[in-house]
Amino acid sequence: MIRRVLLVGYEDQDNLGIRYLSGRLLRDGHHVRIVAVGTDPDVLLATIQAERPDLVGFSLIFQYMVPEFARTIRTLRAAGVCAHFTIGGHYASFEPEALLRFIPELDSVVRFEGEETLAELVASLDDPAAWQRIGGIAWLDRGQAVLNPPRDVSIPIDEYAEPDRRDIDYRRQALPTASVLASRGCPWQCSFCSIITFYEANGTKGRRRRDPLRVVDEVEGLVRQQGARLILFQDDDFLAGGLNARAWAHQIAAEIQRRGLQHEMRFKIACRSDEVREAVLKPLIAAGLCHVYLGVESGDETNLAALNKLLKPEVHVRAGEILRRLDLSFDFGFMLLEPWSTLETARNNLDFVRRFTGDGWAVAGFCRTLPYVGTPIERRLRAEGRLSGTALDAEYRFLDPRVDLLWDFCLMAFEGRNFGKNATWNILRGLLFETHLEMPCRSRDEERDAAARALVQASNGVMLDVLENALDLIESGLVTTLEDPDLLDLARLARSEDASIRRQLVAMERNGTDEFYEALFR
Ligand code: B12
Repeated sequence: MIRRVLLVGYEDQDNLGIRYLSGRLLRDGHHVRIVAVGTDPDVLLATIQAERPDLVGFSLIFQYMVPEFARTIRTLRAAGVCAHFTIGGHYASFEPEALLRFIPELDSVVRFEGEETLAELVASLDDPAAWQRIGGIAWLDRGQAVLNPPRDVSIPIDEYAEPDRRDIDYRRQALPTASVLASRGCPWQCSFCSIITFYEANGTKGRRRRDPLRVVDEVEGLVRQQGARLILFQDDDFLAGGLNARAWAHQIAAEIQRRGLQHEMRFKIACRSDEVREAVLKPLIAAGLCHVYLGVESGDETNLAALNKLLKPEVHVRAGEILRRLDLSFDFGFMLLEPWSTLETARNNLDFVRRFTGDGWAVAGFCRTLPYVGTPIERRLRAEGRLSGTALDAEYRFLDPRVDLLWDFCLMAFEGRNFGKNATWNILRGLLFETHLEMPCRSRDEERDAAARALVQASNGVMLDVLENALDLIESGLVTTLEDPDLLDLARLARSEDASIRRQLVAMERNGTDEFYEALFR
């Protein structure tokens, strides 16, 4: 029975989660449409009324989006949409009961990797008794959540259907950018991350790497058939897995060069600092590697231990030096505070960030550790009785109330700089990436790159100075509330400096980006 399916998800970069699902359903001959989640449920409603799907699948890539999805789903039901509603993703997989209670308008939850489960669900939609027995789903039985036994995912990684990209015209993008997944899972056990627990519960613990030739086939198709020029490898850690993983990565690099693709594209990977070595990266650079996302997370030893990163701050510093020597741009994830942080660890982190980014080679920014579901940190905080709220909006206070004050100050002073999609941090990262990017048919504008780095250096410097002053005030014990005039002054200074950085950014953008890309790719 050919079914009509609509898949809805967040798509800033290619949402490979729903695109793999769609690829699997297309293999069974179903009619599938992909829709990026937007803020206006009425737009989605109109699409549903036009498409008349039998099933709508919602992809919850970020748990903070649950309330938004709930609003949308309720609006659709209230408008009379009776298609089967199912949902998937990390939060849905770990908290199916809470999600079904929070959004009883859902019919089912598909837990963990969804390709085969969703295909079976779509094939048996007409027969509730049949789909309610499918392994790996949860569903509501007269208001009661039922969790079916987990599914045995035994499909070899190279047998997954290719992600569906029929609706993407990469050539229309200023910089045609495609996402590729060369592997799934991660062997590391960082306590703030749910990847290891997600794939463990999926029955596929660790990392599964695809055949290098198949990976390069996909890249070649994207570049030569679809016009992509930048490939984002979305693997959690492209080099995880020691010697074998490095050999695998070098096979991909050699195959890219054998096909001459390094003359047509560039690519980005994510990895750990202790995997950054010249001998490991040089073959990747020869194949087109231009940028690295580093999982740094902290520059303080006790924080790194609490985050179970299994490495020391010095390793980060060395990685930064190597990436500079290799002329690779990089950005990095960083948590100024984790639940067991003290004022001392915060100060160590500021000292580290000044050392790591003082020259403006990378943008300094930070967030704090969030107790995401399925993470060891969430479990530890719950066991310590420090989590308030439900799993969905779990909150914690720091052990030292002065650290709470410091975090509240950070939100007050750096809201616009560090948080949200239009944060200066994000825009500066995009700018540095663009100005440092050297493409086969265009050399870098060194002057522009230097100007961008100077702007980043200034923005990093202001953030660190303001934070260090705030820390001094709070540590002195003279300041105990956010309303303190000195803290308010510092926050005002941070915001006004950020506003001036943004004005300079706009000026740089105005005489740069679009014409640059237009020129490069037309
Ligand atoms: C690419 C990516 C991004 C991209 C965005 C991608 C996009 N869609 O636009 C960028 C870089 C922008 C990004 C940003 C962030 N990210 Co991110 N990101 C990822 C990453 C690395 C890969 C996603 C992916 O392609 N996965 C591979 C696909 C195949 O797996 P999947 O998405 O899980 O989908 C499968 C199943 O979950 C299931 N499924 C999923 N959806 C559905 C729907 C249905 C209907 C069904 C049946 C099944 C199903 O089946 C799918 C196929 O098997 C993941 C880590 C990961 N490995 O997933 C983190 C991840 C999703 N990100 C995470 C976070 C926290 C963030 C940030 C908040 C980080 C930060 N502090 O800034 C920001 C938020 C940005 C924002 N706008 O709010 C967390 C989310 C944790 C949580 N519980 O919410 C993750 C899990 C990383 C982690 N280690 O914890 N991210």
